[in-house]
Amino acid sequence: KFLKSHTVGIVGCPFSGGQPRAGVDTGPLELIESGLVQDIEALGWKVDFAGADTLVSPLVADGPDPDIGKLKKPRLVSNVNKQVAERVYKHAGAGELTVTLGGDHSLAMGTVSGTFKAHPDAALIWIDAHADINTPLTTPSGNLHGCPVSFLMGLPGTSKEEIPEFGWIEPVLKANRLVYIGLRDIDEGERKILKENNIKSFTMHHVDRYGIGKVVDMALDHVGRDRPIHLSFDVDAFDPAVAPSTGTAVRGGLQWREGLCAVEMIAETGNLVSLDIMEINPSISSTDNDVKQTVDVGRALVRAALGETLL
Ligand code: HAR
Ligand code: MN
Ligand code: MN
Ligand code: MN
Repeated sequence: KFLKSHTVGIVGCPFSGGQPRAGVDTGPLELIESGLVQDIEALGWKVDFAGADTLVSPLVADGPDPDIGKLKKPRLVSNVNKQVAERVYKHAGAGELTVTLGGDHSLAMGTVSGTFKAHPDAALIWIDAHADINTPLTTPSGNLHGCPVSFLMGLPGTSKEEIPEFGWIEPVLKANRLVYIGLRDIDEGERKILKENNIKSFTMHHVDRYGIGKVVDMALDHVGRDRPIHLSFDVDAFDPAVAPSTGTAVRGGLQWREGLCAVEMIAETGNLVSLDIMEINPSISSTDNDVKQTVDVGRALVRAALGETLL
């Protein structure tokens, strides 16, 4: 409906600067090397991907980058995301379905900006253990992967006047176009923001109570079933037994089929225009199988998003 060609544009983002743990920057290459491109082609899509050596690059600061208030590596995160936004817009503006491989979740500043520039009426579905809606004023950690949504909404503390370093980010996201699924680790300041802005949030309590199918139906009803969808999927939404290789695992998460069912239902609408797979960290593992399992679930999410069904 909203795509002009049956083409997937892949944006690889080997970036870890939005959080403290090394290794999440190797997530994209690990996904590519696992056979993701072949998976996508096998589902009948064309792939627009220049190759792993052109993943959005050199993710180092080009000067000193002191904290701004509590925010860590603010200029680096901003500059990388500006590049990411341009890459995503290039694909989305050409009518491709964009798949962004992270990298930490601060990258959603760029991906959502790029998608919404091409599709201003889009909705954002955020599947995550965390709300990632801290502002520069509320963040307890200063890690920007906990903050992207506040910048996209233009919440207090994120304006050009208050923090010109992020002035390129337009507040494209309205509260009623955002819905969360899978939440279970929310900071006090975030809880207040979610309530004050009336942001629809399906926590793990709702998943347990209603089942994932009903939750996704309610989420789609809330944002509207006839607009483009950007799905930002943080693999820590899964239970740590399903996706162990991630930086901030929280127990009590989605089971394998629950996560995939959610994505299958979103794909079924035919409205998906952009997908993020974030926070796979191949450096975090306690058994030999942890990384493979986490990469496998990431690949399975992409296939489900592109129309793979069980039958
Ligand atoms: N809410 C915490 C903070 O702001 C931790 C959230 C970041 N963890 C994530 N994001 N993986 O989804 O620091
Ligand atoms: Mn490898
Ligand atoms: Mn996240
Ligand atoms: Mn998370």
